[in-house]
Amino acid sequence: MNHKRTLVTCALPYANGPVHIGHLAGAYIPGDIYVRYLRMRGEDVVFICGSDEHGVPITIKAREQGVTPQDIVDRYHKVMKDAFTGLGINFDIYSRTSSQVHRHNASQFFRKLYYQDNFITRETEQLYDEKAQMFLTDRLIEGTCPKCGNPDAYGDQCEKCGSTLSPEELLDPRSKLSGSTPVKKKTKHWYLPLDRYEPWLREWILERHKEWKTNVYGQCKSWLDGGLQPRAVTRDLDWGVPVPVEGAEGKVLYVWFDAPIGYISNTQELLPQSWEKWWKDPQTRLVHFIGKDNIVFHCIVFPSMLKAYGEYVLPENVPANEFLNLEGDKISTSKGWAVWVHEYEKDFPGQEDVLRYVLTANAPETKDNDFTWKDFQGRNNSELVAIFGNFVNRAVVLTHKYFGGAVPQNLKPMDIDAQTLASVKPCREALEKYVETFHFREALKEAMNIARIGNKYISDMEPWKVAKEDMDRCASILYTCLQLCADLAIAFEPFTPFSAEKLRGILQVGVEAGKDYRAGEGNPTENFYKPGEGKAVHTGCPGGDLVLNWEMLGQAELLPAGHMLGEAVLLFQKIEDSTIEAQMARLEGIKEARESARKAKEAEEAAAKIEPQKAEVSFEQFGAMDIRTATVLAAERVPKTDKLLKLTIDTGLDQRTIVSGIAEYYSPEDMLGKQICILANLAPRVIRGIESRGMILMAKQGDGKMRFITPEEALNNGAQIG
Ligand code: B3M
Ligand code: ZN
Repeated sequence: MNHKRTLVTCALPYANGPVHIGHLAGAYIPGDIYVRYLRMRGEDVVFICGSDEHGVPITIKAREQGVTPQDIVDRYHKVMKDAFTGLGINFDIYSRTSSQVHRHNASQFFRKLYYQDNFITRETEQLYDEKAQMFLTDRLIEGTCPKCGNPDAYGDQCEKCGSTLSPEELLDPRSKLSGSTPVKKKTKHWYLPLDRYEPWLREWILERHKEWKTNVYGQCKSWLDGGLQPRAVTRDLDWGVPVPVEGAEGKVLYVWFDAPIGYISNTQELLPQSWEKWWKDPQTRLVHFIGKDNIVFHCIVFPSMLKAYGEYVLPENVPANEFLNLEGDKISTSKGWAVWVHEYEKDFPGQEDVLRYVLTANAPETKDNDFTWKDFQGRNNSELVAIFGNFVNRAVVLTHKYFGGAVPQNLKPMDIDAQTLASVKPCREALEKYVETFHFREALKEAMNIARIGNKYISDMEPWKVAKEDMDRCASILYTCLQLCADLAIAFEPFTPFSAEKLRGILQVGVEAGKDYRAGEGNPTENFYKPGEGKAVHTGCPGGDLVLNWEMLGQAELLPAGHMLGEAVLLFQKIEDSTIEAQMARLEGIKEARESARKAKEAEEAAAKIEPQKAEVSFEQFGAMDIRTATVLAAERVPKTDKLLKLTIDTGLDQRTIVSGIAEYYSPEDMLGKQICILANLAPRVIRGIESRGMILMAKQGDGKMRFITPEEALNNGAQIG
């Protein structure tokens, strides 16, 4: 290892909605596993995250809800922060890009590049809302899609036909802010000329970082092969960090310029004295955990900014995951199609590790993957409960039963015992290799293999039977089992930290889980971790004296004979069908609500549809039609039909029968006594055996809905219409 410390970051989530399982699987759980692992190995690590509180979507959400952007970010910052903590994702700091430290840093960063001539400026014409006095970003412009005619297409895409659009292409564009028609106005912006960094990026990524995950490397390569363009780093907006140079009034830094600087700001907030060594000493290894939509910003844009700035280390790796789907559909915050972490924590208290386990076992590491509640239940019941939990429980319960809860002496060892314990070593080696190359699902399989080894061993050895004849042999079997339990308490710490801690309580041991990164920090602030929060140097050491560490994993003896165990509690609980059904029903409800909203919208659109005008008729042709008022005297359904009513009407001239297809809209009682208009001289027709003489005049709209026509004031029957 040619580094001294590792700085791990997770993407700063936008503070405009709660965290869902897609976020967790993409960046946060892998980041947390990695940090916990490095800490177990005694490395110096800090783990940085926080809310990304700028950007247009936040301003749109605020406007929709009639609150300020600050209200929005305050609300979600807290929800997100608590959700992460609840799942044991223990950032050393979870700060926010609206902090003073960050505003100052982002400004200073921009100013340095500005004075170093790292930017170019460009004047372009952009759409402007004169009423609201604001430039409009793509999402603030709506209009008719030129491809499909959808009247509510956005400035950047049409959701109906899926076309990518630019605001200029929209027919009759209108501003979402004021509804007025936008005009073109000139505006000046600062651009980072990425093309200047292209040769360097090619060499740095494509030559020197061939070890990056293939999905990340591949995306970088295709960006670089496509040729890089200057990218605007400022925006006309009133929410963000103001552009700190003259001539930039009313402009803020583009959110993707300021947000990654947030990693630096948050480190500085955490470690005001020693932050620089984490960002400037070449012996720091910087690792960004992100989702795939953030790859270009972390691999191309931010490194170019850092390179231009000139003092900072560059990312050593950017392990991005692909997307997680939910029950076969894309997760969507706006459509409500998600499992929210704060809701999960409410619905499954004490089962945080199950979600961590399932999202790791099923992580979208190299391709998009699907989360299903059935799989969640299956993995819990048949892996965590039936293998890991079951093994530990049998070993501990039998030790209490036969040996009073003390680790028995290895009185009658056999080869199989040593072989079994030795088989942990290759699991450990593979686990290490996988974590270090960011293959967490494979790493988790190796940890689970240790539990499988234990479960198979105890089932094959049957200590409960052996106890009847040979207590010495039974002692050796349980001794071996308990060593494996201790192995599990180490190996699972990165993946399922709550259960690992529970297991250590059962085994009455502690664990060494990290170095104090504050060493060298002169002036600790309240941001530092406090022992006992799960990031401590030793976590949970109820036994007082026995402390496990990573180096012990796979060794022959972790728990000496005579060591007293704690109470046997279950590590995992079975998840019942009814629990899963409730979750599926919730999702089903969301689907149904969406479907009925879609249908309502479709019906509304159909209703609004206007038929084109018919071919011209002459005055004489119109005059030939005898239209007059009449009153319904009797009405009944035509038997065995859904649509037809048989009406007896008084036309002023006579009483006659008309059969009319209006039963879908009117019951016989509705029609009784109503004055209507009829075409009296329509040639008679026999319908269902009934002679119909004339036709009732109905108005019919696009969706088929019909209403009869009635004079504005009651008239005599037989009054002529024309
Ligand atoms: N807020 C995008 C996201 O949440 C963005 C990440 C910033 S990381 C510096 O996916
Ligand atoms: Zn369209």
